[in-house]
Amino acid sequence: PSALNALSEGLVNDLAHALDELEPAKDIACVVLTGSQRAFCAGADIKELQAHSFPEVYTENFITRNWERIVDFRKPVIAAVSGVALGGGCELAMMCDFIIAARSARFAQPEIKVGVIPGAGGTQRLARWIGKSKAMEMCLTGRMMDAAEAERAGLVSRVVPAASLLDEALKAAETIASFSRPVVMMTKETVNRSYELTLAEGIRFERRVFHSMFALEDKAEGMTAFVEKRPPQFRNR
Ligand code: CO8
Repeated sequence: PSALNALSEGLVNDLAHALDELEPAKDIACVVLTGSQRAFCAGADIKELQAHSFPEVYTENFITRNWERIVDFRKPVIAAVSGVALGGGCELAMMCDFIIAARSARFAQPEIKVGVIPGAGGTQRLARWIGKSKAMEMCLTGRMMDAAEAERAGLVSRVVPAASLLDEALKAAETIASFSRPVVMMTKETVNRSYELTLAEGIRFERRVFHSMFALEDKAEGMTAFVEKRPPQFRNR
């Protein structure tokens, strides 16, 4: 916290281990990742990076070795961003499934100011999230985007008052947790395929997953409950 959640090796390892524990936990349906009011995360720990050399980062597989655990995490992860999300902090938020931002949120890829490119997914994910022109401008100038611009650009799903950020994120998480667990996980997996596949292949993947839902008890329960005008009782099977 004293370094604004800068991504030290220890922090990234801890995050990966926390996800390892949350993934199989039966009582966890959804995760909210947040920082402090002042900072979601100020990016890579520059004090650690300063000493690294090319042979070290290459041979030790820096970033790749622990960073993308969150991408393989199969339950939804909501980023609740207040204050700065810079460099690796913005890249971390973009690896979550969606971002809810406080009005105080500020996003940037300022790596160019310290002599590197965004190297933890920023050049690729930012361009996909907000389009080439804005992504290129942000990566080339390092300028900060405020919450309103981030919402207009589609980087964040919505902006809320800073005081209610965590409540709003937890409310969204509770809503997700009230639905059928396998359906939630398949929804996440299917939307994520849209970033990897052609439209025709993505639709094909979606259709197969949709068909498979007709084997779920929760599909029968959800539709029967609607017809009987009562709330559904999902059993996650
Ligand atoms: N690394 C290390 N320490 C940091 C970082 C950082 N990224 N950011 C802030 N701190 C420390 C400061 O050194 C300071 O410590 P101290 O009190 O000991 O001097 C403390 O946090 C508070 O910071 P400031 O005094 O600077 O607070 P301000 O309110 O004046 O400024 C800012 C806040 C704007 C966030 C400013 O600190 C800043 O610009 N930080 C650097 C932001 C940055 O350039 N981030 C990009 C880094 S490069 C990157 O992320 C590459 C991605 C690789 C991902 C790696 C994954 C493992």
